[in-house]
Amino acid sequence: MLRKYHLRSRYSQNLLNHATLFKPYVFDHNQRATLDRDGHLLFPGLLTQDACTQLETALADVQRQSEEGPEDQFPTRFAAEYNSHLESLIAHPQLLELARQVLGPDIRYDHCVTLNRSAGNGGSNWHTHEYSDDDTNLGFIRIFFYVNGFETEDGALKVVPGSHHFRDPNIRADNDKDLIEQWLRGRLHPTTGCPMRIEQLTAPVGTVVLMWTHSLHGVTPRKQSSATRWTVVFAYRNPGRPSAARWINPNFEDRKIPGTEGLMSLY
Ligand SMILES: O=C(O)CCC(=O)C(=O)O
Ligand SMILES: [Fe+2]
Repeated sequence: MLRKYHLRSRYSQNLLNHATLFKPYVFDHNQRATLDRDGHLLFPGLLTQDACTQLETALADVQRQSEEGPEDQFPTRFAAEYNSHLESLIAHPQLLELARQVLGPDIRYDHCVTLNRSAGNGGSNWHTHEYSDDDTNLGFIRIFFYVNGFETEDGALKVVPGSHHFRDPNIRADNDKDLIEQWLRGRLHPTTGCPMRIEQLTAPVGTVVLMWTHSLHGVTPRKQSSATRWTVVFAYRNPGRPSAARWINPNFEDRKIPGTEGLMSLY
């Protein structure tokens, strides 16, 4: 009886694997040029309503496990290992297609981390991430799912367009003022020549943001009066270098998850 139930739930999970994740969108040379000029690209409202509903359930499940589980485990960091829906999305055809349009055919899964920010969450300081800092042939892209979106000054993603061109993994600042004084002031965008500036984004429900990993970014605090911001990031990269952000437990790498063949190893 138990076995039968198990089989049925696996079957419905397989069907869910192919549920539509994204609404129709365009990624042509214009979007590509914007991504490469700015370091990030917004697809407002790209996730389908059903995808948002399923993601919110999955993200709440991971959050519950992180609150209730043992302290030496990190469900939020290894989110796809703690929730079968997130696991199934690693090889979702639409997500892989998007990642490959940016990175080319040879890609690896790097991490899936939940980025839920509940009321009063402090946000995140300015930072960049590393990957193949000296070799621009190897790319690393973060694909953020802002499931219920965000307004300005409320768990909002901040960026400095053009900052990824520096490929500097160590830019850090505690606040906008420090960033301006210590890094930004007087700097020109390497390809447009315009003065570089901070931009705070807004995202309607279901927004997907692509971001080159060397882009300078931060997050504003979540208001006390706001509901949890439900967010998850799926990151992919070209193989060739070690990756500091790669959160994959060895047993997960060895699992034969349908569709992930060739995606899970470091190189
Ligand atoms: O929470 C966010 O919106 C951004 C999180 C972040 O900095 C990251 O995942 O690299
Ligand atoms: Fe980040």
